[in-house]
Amino acid sequence: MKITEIKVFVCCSGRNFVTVKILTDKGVYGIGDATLNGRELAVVSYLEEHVIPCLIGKDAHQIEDIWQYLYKGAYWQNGAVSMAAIGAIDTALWDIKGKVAGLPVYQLLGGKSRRAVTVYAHVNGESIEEVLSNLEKAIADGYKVVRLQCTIPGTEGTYGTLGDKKNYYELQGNRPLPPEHPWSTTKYLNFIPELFKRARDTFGYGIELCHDVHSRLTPIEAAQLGKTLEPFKLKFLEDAVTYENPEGYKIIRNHTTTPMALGEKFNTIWDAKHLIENQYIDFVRTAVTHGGGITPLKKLADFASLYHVRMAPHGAPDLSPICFMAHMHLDLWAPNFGVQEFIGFGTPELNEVFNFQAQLKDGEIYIEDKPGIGVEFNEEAAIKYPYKRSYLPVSRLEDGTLWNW
Ligand code: GCO
Ligand code: MG
Repeated sequence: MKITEIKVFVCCSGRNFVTVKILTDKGVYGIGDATLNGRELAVVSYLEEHVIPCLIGKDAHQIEDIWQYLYKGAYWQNGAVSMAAIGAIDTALWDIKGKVAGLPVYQLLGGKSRRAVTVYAHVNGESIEEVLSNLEKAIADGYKVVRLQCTIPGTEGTYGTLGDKKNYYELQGNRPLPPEHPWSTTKYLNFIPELFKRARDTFGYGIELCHDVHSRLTPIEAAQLGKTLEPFKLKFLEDAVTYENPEGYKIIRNHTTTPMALGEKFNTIWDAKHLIENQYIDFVRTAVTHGGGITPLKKLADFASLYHVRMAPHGAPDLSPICFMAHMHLDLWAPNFGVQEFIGFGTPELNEVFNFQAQLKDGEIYIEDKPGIGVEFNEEAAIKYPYKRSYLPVSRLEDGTLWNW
């Protein structure tokens, strides 16, 4: 089954998405997500100039060989741009294989290990009161796990909440230049424990809670936070410290039993290896889109399982529904699945471009048994929403120093 053509679409159906479609001489096609938020067109160019010409005429069934060819064959292995490109090709090839076999991708991975996928919802607010009222709604909606983010007084606009779009922790498709947000570690560390104390005092310990630090602390600050939060029994603290120097997590581990999640920015299993084999983290958050596709994510899951590390894939709104559905298949299969990040099923314009069927019931997602990944991409609808340049924000300390956003 030969690859005859590969098309790349960029559309802004609410926010920018890069979609790859692989066509074959048997009339079967597959789709993949190549979205790299804020750097979308770099991936398009990488695909069009450097990947697609090499794949025309290749056998679409040779998923592993094509992956190795694109990874090792480039000589310049890994990096966010190239791994997003490889990830989309790989996902599209799994989609094709599933369609040819007449099976959902989770069956090709080894079948279901559970009835459905437990997700964590986003609960945000501009004040603790607002977070608690949104938490009450999330509990009433049946969620078993939620992530709490609250505006830190004096650092308005920072990650996790936004004044004008309270249900979205990130603005969409309308930042032609990066906005700048203030950050104060002192204000943050003084505030966050109170949020979790109030949540536990009000709702008890029946609901599982997480929090995303978004890489803004040093290891010892993160250790301090983890220790302070211990009485509130978090499921995990995410991205406590930026991942480049994994030994930072050793410092955290030496001081606190609060579980750690990391990995939404990992591009390969190598980014995770040291952290996992030293058991510095508890959940690995790598996405199909940024981690090079389904092929390496299956390897990552199996490797992580040797060290009691569970999968908690990234599920932010900048990952397209193709990535979301690819995660559903991995999550259903992975014996060491932990929890899936979930931001809802999206807006009408998003669903017009990406059509998929999934049902949320009591905090768990059920998918239909469609062959392949289970997403239909509407090319005509995509053309209606042209690309708009849009950046992620940047953070600065109160004295103007650039910080991790
Ligand atoms: C998350 C992530 C996102 C990222 C976003 C960047 O936990 O969902 O941290 O919110 O900021 O994916 O593009
Ligand atoms: Mg995160």
